[in-house]
Amino acid sequence: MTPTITAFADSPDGGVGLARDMRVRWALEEVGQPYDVKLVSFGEMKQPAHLSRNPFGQIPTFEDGALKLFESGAIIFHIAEQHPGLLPTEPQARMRAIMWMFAALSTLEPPIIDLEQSGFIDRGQPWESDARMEVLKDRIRVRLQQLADWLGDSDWLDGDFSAGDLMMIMVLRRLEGDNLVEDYPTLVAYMARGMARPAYGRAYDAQHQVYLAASAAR
Ligand code: GTB
Repeated sequence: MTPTITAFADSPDGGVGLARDMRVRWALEEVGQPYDVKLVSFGEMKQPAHLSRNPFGQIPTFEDGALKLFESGAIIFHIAEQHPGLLPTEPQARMRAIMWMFAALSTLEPPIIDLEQSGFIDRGQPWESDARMEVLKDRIRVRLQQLADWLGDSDWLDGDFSAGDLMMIMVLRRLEGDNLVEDYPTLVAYMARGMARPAYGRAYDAQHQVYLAASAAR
């Protein structure tokens, strides 16, 4: 059966693949699993049909037969469990790759989201200030340095490319435009390696086509 994922009908990211369907598309492309995409508007995301897929009214979701999943981490973990290519078969290496998925989502992504929130949503609010932005950036710099130190001369986080790298690179991409990753050449090269993968290119093009179609219809 062909799984169906959900994505923004008109992504606010301008078609650059920053919405979280991109990471799911990339995982599906890596393992060679074709997929359908159901596009949802912001309004539809809060309606019962979508809330039955994700009670938080967000994308992405994943449906395959009777299985309905939300949370990009759970979806990619499932894809990686179902198909070879994203997790090592050796049990300890497999667990370490899963650990890196968690690290991306629970150690790297939260401070990055805090910065995003401050930069866009909270800008101009009384609790926001340049000083707070700098504190948030410094928190991220600590993590970026630690990640760069871990990577060293390695191509990937632990052996071969894995779902851990996929998730980490997508999380790091969220810093585009913030001039933070650029101070860590190791991470710039790491991201470029991931984004040069053909599967990444196919996923990027697919989500970009959605954006182009939505722009044309506007
Ligand atoms: N923890 C969940 C997961 O990993 O799947 C988070 C899902 C999530 O945040 N989904 C966002 C969403 O549905 C889209 S990706 N938001 C709508 C809502 O909550 O009502 C986050 C996102 C949105 C936009 C940009 N952008 O414009 O650059 C980037 C990322």
